[in-house]
Amino acid sequence: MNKKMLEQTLVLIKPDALKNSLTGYILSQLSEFHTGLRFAATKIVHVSKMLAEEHYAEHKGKVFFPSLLEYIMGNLHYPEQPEKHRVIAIVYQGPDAVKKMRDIVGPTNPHIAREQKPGCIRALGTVVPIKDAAGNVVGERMDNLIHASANDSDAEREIKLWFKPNDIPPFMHAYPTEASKEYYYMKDHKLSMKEEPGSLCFIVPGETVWKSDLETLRLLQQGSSAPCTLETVVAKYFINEKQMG
Ligand code: 3AN
Repeated sequence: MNKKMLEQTLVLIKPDALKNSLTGYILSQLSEFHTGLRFAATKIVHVSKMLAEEHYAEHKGKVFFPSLLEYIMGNLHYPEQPEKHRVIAIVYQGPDAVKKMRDIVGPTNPHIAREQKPGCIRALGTVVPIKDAAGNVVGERMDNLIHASANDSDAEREIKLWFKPNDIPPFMHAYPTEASKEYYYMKDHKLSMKEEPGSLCFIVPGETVWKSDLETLRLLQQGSSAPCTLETVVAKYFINEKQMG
């Protein structure tokens, strides 16, 4: 398959869409009939703080960041029902996947979406004020129902953050993979190559992993600076693990 056919993008159907029973509507809007794109992978994810922080890393430090994490983790739409804290993560594949999904999804801010692109999915979202402890409005949160990768490099980063290679059928792989020759463990947010009490194994020998993840792990193991953090690599291995919260 040529590179264009393999183009992929990550879509997240967020907790507000699930709460409002918009899943069927959204999937229908994104279907192959409407977009020409195909499913490459899908999973139901209980979003851990680690995954939320990594996904939205570019917004760290902004006034809306804590609220954004609470939102994607499901704490805002289901405060009393942790069993409903989940998003649907989907990889779509096909020519112009990134652009096609961004077009249907629409602008980030639902108010702007309604003005500029009525009919897009985010036109159905809401904007919620963020208040400080004294009740003053300090910013706003955009409950915009759906995420779609903004460009090719974000798509690659995000797909590798949410999905392991074996979550995707082999003929649909868009990024290089490699078989690990080592065991990799994490303990107290530190990488380790051997098992210790309290350490969690996340890769075993023979396992197919993203080549770029292995390169990162090798650099971290040597104590060198790496293109991303340990959490960026491990978050997907602990998806839906009870101990990750
Ligand atoms: P998009 O989701 O359209 O790609 P990003 O990547 O800039 O937009 O932002 C990710 C998420 O962060 C948005 N979906 C939105 O929920 C939130 N966000 C972005 N910018 C703002 C902002 N200025 N105020 C409040 N929330 C924002």
